[in-house]
Amino acid sequence: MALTGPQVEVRRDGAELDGLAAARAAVARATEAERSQAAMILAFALFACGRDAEALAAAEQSMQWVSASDRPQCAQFQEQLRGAVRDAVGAPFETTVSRLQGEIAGLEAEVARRRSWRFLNEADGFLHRTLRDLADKLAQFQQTTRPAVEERLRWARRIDELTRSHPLARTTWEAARAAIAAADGKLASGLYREVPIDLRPQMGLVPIGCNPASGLWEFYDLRSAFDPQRPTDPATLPIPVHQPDGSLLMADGMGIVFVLVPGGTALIGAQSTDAQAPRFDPAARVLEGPPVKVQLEPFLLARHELTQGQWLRLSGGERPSFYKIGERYDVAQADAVDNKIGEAHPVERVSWEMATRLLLHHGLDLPTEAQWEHACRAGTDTPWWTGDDAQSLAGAANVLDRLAERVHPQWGRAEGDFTDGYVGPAPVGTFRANPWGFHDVHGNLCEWCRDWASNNPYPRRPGDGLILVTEAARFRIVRGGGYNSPASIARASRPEGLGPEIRNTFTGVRPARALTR
Ligand SMILES: [Ca+2]
Repeated sequence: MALTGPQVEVRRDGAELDGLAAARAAVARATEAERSQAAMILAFALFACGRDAEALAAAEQSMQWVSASDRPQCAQFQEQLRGAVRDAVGAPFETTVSRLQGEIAGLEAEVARRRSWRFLNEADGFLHRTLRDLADKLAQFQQTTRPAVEERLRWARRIDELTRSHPLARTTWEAARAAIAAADGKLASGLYREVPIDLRPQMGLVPIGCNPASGLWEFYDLRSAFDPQRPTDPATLPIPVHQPDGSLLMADGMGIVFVLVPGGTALIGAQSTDAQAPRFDPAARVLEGPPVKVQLEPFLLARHELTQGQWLRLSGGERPSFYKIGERYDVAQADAVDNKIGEAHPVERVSWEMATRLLLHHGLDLPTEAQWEHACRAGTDTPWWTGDDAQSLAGAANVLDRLAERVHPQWGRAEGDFTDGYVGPAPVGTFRANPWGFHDVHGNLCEWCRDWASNNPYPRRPGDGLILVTEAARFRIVRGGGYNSPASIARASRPEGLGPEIRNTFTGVRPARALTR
């Protein structure tokens, strides 16, 4: 059909005779059941070769062989063929030829206008090519780079003032500074005492306040709430407000919420060899131990995985995710929620390289593995911040649950007997937060870390804990497991390695930001 079909969009002009030969062969070899369809194909092939009468006869024959169930479709084909014959007869051959000749004349004139250049020597030719290349690049610079730089400049001119005194902020940097320095356990967690912080205003952030549940202070990233494609006055961007239980309502258009994570000595990793020693986890692999102490400075880490809306706004229009905004998933499952993908779904199908480029562009970065685990554990020592067994993840994580196991048996077996309602990713913040306010550290999406993965013993850098690899490494670390991971893969100490160029539907980003001291 592709060679001879009546619709011009599938036709391959010039292949009509091949099509006719193939169609005749098909009729000769067809079984009784296939014969009517083969005859219809032959009819179209004949028509494509201009043999209208034979084509109509072949179509008639097709109707004699057709089964009762295929008859309506066959009749439709026959009608289509009759229409095509009528149309072909209606457009006289001469008319078509003269139209095509007109098109040829136009194209020849266009070709004649295109200049080719000859030079006396290769040096002039090189100069000409280089200058033309430069002119193209300048034009492109003018069209795309310059407006983008101007937009960044406009933003930069506003952001200093908005950082210091956003009209809609409920608290001030001075209040934040005083509370965090006092770390009295009421206005700010006593955890801030281990590494004291003299907080300066952090460019681009606005204080939200002390999360009443965690005692940790949270800050709002304005740029990720600002849509350069639909620019509004950033002074009118609403600043989120904590509910009494510490939760935040995730509205569409919401920017990144950063938690100020206390510094101190963090214990990273787990071991499965000594049930009496710290961080015993029977599922821990050799790579996860022995647990090591790392000195961490205070840092900022996003409370949620980066959302599709935030990526869209930070990138100026990119939509890299597999799960498309506006589409619905899991609707056929009785025990699934109505998972309509929206801006608050976490961005996935972004590589380490893409994530790093975008984050650095905005003064952000990926967390190190040590920072990630420190925040994920939030002071706990169990395999999951929720406890010792997989069942404790119920209501706290979107993992490979009973529902996902049933829909995708090839993903493996659920651990823990619960259904979280999601087969794919859930909107960020759907599940309850850990003691420091972080959502979805177990499950939903695996999260890229800054570090290379290493199979050899390695030191970690004091300050942020970055793994200092000495050998050539191929994989970056991802943490936390995804919606398709059984609970044991989503454990707090379990690293996975992934090539930095890999994009998949279950790996995303939790932005981090260094504290300006
Ligand atoms: Ca799930």
